[in-house]
Amino acid sequence: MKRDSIIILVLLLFSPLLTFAVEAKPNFVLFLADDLGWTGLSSFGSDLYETPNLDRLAEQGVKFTNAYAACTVCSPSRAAIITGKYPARLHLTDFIAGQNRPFAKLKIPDWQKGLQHDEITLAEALKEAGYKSAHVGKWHLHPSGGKSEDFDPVDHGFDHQVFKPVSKNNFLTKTSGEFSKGDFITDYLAAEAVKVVDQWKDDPFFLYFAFHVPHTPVSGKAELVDEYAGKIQTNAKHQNPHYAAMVHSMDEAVGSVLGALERNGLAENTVVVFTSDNGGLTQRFGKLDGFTDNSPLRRGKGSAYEGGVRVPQIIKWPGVTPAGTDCSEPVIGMDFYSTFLEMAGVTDEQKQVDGVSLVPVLRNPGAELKREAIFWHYPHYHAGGDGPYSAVRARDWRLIHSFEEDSVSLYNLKSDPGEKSDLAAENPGKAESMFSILNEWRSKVGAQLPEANAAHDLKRESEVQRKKKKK
Ligand SMILES: [Ca+2]
Repeated sequence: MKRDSIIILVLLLFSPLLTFAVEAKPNFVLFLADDLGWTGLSSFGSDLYETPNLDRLAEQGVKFTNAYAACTVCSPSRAAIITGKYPARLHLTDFIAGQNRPFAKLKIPDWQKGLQHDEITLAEALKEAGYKSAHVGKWHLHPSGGKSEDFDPVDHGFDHQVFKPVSKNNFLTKTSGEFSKGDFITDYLAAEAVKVVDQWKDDPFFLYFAFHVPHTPVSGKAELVDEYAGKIQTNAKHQNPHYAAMVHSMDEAVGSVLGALERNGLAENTVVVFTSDNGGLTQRFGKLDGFTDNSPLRRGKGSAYEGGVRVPQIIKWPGVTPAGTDCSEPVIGMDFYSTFLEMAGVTDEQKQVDGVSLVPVLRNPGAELKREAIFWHYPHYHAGGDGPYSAVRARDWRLIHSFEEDSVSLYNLKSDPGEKSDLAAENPGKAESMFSILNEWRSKVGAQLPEANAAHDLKRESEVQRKKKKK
């Protein structure tokens, strides 16, 4: 027999195995940080926080340098991830329960609190393909803002859920399972996530691990706080040892789950994603809070600027993503939905989603996605001191529409990532075309707009703000 014939024979003999290998459904592990800004990992530019597990993940996968959360605050970003739809389309546009600003200049729309049951969540869609799903950590999609009947992850297609136990300043206040009073919540949740991997190793699964860190209260484990206090450099952008300790604990938790995947022989068949639900919190009531810094980006959580929505993002799809590559294509939270479904082989054309599958850029990080622009819509006031806005990014350009002034600002992110120079006046043509794309999108998704507030009262509004500050 000739050599070529032998090779063909061998290939034919093993082809059922090859087919199986190709068709084996990957597991999904999605890590979602809470309020971690764009420069919040060492591999994304922190000069204090150490994140060796996530940095290793970045070396093994694709680092997205223009990744965005779907909103500048928690709940809408989470709703977008889990439904694949823009928060504006869901009318779920603020953190639940949101801000009450009865005397502000604009009246905020009557928005949707809570994830509605007619939405097909990622867990429900994956169930059709034989997946089991677990939610560990922060959900933030209950109508009341806290726990409530019928709106838990298990009421939205998840098979298993673990919430944070009773805690104060991120430390348990009583015994919970094998953890005791004084233990750190992230360690508890990591142990619960590891249990999911150990118990579900034989089925395709989706593990959604949503951290409570580094959200406020900014309070880390004492030994880590001491360690980081000694590492802060003069003039470094990151100066808060508690925040650093929280990021460190988050990274350790990621390491525990990745270790469990390795130990169970699942690492080569598990897609691992890490990202954040919004930018780092940098100010409260208009004043810097000293928690973190998203520079070179402008501002942070709650604001219209890049610091509010640009987040670190890493995706490792074993055997597909080229190790240690960067992808500069703009991507946004809703994209995970279509991405996971494509990877799992679910093709339900009926699902109306706003995200696109990232599979093309995971195969080739230099590729471009077929998408004209991405959008944000936050018709709300935020405690940081920011007002209602919408924004659009198309390639290098970003336009912000501020509702209070009904004015637009235009930035070129390539030459000006910090959004320092408003080019709207010198480039009216670009501003006009971007504004028209934004308007078209708002009407397409049925975005709710703020209106003039008949009860607007500057004095009473300041009084409300002053009371909130005191609390
Ligand atoms: Ca958040």
